[in-house]
Amino acid sequence: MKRVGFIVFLAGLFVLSACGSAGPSTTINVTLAEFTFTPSGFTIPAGQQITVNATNNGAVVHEFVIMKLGEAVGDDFGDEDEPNIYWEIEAQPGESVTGTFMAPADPGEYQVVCGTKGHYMAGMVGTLTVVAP
Ligand SMILES: [Cu+2]
Repeated sequence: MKRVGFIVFLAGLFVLSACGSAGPSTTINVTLAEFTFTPSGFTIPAGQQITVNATNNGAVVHEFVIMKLGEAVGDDFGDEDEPNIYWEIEAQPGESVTGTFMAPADPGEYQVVCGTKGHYMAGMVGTLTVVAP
């Protein structure tokens, strides 16, 4: 029974720390792999400079692509989606890259996708939530 109590205690700590990181942050730390963003949800303040640290733990090239507000990728990411990109960064297998961008002024939910062919269809999708600062 003591052991069960300890596990419940650990679970409680995990929930607390997860809540603590849910607020807006000017730093995005994301791990890319086949075919996931970890984490897959990000919250940033509008209009501020954001730093993205992306690590590709996969075996193929991955991208972190933010679509413009109200734009969503269709069946798969293709040339028709290029004009709807707000910002993007690419990481080769095993590579860690850092980039910065200015967060949009408009609060809302922005779609995040991987632009490598087939990865969007495989479920490599996330959500960037922009909140008023
Ligand atoms: Cu990918």
